Amino acid sequence: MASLSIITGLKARKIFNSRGEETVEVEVKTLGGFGCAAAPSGKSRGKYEVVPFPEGGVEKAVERFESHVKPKILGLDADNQELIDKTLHEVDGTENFGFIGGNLAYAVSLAVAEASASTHHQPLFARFGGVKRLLPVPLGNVLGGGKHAGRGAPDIQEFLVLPFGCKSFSEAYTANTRIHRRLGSLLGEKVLGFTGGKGDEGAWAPPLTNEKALEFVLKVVEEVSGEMGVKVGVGLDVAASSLWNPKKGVYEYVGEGKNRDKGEQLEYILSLIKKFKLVYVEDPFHEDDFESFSELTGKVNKCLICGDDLFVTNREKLSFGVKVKAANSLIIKPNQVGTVTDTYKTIVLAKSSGYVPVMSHRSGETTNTHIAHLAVGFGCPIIKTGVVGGERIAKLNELLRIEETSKGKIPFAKLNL
Ligand code: 2PG
Ligand code: MG
Repeated sequence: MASLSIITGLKARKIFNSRGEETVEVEVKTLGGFGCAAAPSGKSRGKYEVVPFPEGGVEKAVERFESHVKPKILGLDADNQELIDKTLHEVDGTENFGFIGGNLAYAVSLAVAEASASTHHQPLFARFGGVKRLLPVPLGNVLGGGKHAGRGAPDIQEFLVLPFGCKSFSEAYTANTRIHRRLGSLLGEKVLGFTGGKGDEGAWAPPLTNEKALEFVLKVVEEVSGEMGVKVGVGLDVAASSLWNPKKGVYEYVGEGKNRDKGEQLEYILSLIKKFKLVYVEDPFHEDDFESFSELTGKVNKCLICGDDLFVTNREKLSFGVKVKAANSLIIKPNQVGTVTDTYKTIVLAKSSGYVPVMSHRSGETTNTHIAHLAVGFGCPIIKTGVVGGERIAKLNELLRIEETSKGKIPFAKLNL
């Protein structure tokens, strides 16, 4: 009898993401199961990420799916994720998924994983093995600016909260929602011109400088963590590649009317870490400046220095970073590399090198919950996926379900901060 996990049907279609942009969704049928996955999209994208869509956009990707991908994937075994992902690379034939698009590769790869899980009546996270499972600590975006918000919002892209001293995922998620809500009320009271606007990821987008924003966030974090009796730290995603002007060799803080060169940027970040007791700083420098990442990492204690655009979830990039001791943490965005297998390999290297992998959403999302399962299955101690908004809470609420159904068998991650 044929194996129930043999792929018998595939379909791709155009759908829309949380920003109203076009993206691709793929369905996979096996003899005994079904999977469906759609790709998220970044706005502050790293230049070394794989190409999201071929020239011609989603329509071209769907066309190439029909002509090139579908015929090669049909008949394969959905349980053999490595072969599926290898086939996607072979069909594409480029270094960076330039022919079929990384987002199509992502959707196929995840839909196959889901179809395999469904065939075996398992939750998706159970398909991802090889590392110890964990329930991640939610890193929540509560205030934002940069490319994710309109003019007048801070230059820094994300002001984040990390409830690292909680007993459970549900307690940590509760802390983040309380902070987000309380912060909204405080900004409404104190900031003239703030009309309750939010950026792409549901974070408040008030007209404030970076430091003023940090003062508000820290105040609310201290209040809520005191009331709940839990430890919560503040973090940033500077998304410095978006601020970097390579011609002038400076980071341009347009809102503040200030430019900072490489050395000034390092001093500025160090001063923010000290003043606001930051526990997490993502992309404090642009994507080619491994040197500054190394210098900063060597100077901090108990603060995660996280590379997003720096590593783009790419194993080779991370391997270089490990060699030069750049950062101690990295963002994992599966669509930066395209497949589950590539993602897994990068996470394994991160873990064996003492880097903290942070599973992450993109600013343009769908209501898919795959990254919640990837975080648990691949044992990522942190997940960055916003605090509010349907496409964000889809992942967070899925983690509540996983926490409940796992009945204490999957430990909640501990962070040494
Ligand atoms: C980031 C992400 C997600 P984008 O920079 O970390 O928060 O943004 O998806 O736009 O790259
Ligand atoms: Mg980032």
